Amino acid sequence: MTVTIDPKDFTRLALDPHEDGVWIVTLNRPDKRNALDLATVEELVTFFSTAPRAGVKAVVLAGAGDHFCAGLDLIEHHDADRSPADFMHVCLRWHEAFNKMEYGGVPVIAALQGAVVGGGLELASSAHVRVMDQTTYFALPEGQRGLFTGGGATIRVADLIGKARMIDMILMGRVYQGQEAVDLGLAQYIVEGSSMDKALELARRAAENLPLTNFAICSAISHVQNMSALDAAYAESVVAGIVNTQPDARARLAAFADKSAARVRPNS
Ligand code: 1HE
Repeated sequence: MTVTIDPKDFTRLALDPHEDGVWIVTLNRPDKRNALDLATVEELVTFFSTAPRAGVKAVVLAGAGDHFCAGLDLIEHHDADRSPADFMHVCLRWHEAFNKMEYGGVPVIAALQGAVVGGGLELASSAHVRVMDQTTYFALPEGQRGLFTGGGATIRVADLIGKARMIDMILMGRVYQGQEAVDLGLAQYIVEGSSMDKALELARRAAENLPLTNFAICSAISHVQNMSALDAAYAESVVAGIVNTQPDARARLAAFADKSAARVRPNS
């Protein structure tokens, strides 16, 4: 059932597959600050629908230029003068892309710089891990633009920072940056240097896990959050039944038993 992904089929995204199974996926319209037009969203749908079956072990999601992503392509939206139904369908395609990311089972590490705003924050919050640098800032400018979020911020941003903070962010146009953004949960890592270097390091580390284990981590945890506690416990048991008995794990368990495997130690 293996499928292939040909980077040449993509124009909005630059795809850079590495031999270790890590793919760097870059939003590639820096002149438009990587604003999300329809074509970009369709390429995200295609890539993230296919990646889990194409041997992609982990993804670094990045934006070309000084800014990660400026959100919805406001010019395209203005020019299209969409009907409510038209824009509902636009949003449903965003959800298709972002759900494939969050629930696809392949670790996605976002390398963030500059603006991560509006739909750009919705995209980043669909990644499993976010790395920011000293230039990164987060905002939801929709409130000031006469708009509302349509790419999942009410779900994922509220989940990351809580409902009250999200409401304040969009109502007031509040910007978060630096260590405060990490403390609130908008990113898990902040670096002095390049967020790409750190994201790549993390993606490579994640790619060393067994694919089925990563599938559970990057799919089951999100699904379980949507369930009642009773159903969640059941689903977790079923997933653990499959993952924790996978033949590929036997060598790792044997290494623990014969004491050759690394032990868990505090950071030095
Ligand atoms: C764009 C967009 C865009 C830039 N759509 N074209 N998002 C926003 O409200 C963010 C809007 N953008 C900005 O605030 C700024 O552009 C940035 C802070 C991201 C970058 O500033 P700067 O000074 O580097 O760039 P710039 O001069 O503002 O823009 C450079 C070009 O990018 C310019 O195009 P040009 O052809 O005139 O050179 C801009 O028009 C273009 N550009 N941002 C289209 N967003 C599913 S609902 C989701 C709801 C939302 O996401 S609302 C969008 C919120």
